[in-house]
Amino acid sequence: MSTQKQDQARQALVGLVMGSDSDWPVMQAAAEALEEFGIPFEADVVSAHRMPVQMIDYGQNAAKRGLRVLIAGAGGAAHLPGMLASVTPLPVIGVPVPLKTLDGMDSLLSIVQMPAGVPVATVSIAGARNAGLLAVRILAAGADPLAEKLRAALESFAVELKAQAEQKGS
Ligand code: RP5
Repeated sequence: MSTQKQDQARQALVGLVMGSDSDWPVMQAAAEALEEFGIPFEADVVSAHRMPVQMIDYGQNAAKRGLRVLIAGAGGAAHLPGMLASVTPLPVIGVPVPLKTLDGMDSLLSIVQMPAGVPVATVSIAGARNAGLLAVRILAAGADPLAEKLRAALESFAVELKAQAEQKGS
């Protein structure tokens, strides 16, 4: 994978991440769409299962580092987009990557069936171009006061979710 396909001179606005180098042939279409619109991005492998600590760190610091949108692709038990969405206020776009078995249905269902409160915008199986184009639309609609309101709302959602979990546990 050419993770070097990043614009070093400009602040990356999109974090394009995937579970493995082997996802790059699919995810490359997202990079190409971003390039068409001159959107600076970074591309990295951040596996939810093989490097969970780094994955959480990436999600927790993405907004602080100036990223505005995350595009996350993974195949099989594709937990990367959802896990990132659980630790970042940024919009996360999930790309189901098809593997040799199950034709990507496993990836799609792993990404699309998120619980309320942890949204992931899921594109079609191997729909990385649309992921890139959706990121462009999100950036084009930027409204910073709303971002602050969202951050505060997410904090109260987190308190609600914790209370619900504690109630279930009791
Ligand atoms: C997933 O496992 C990755 O996102 C990839 O789609 C799949 C296979 O990974 P490799 O075995 O090719 O590294 O976590």
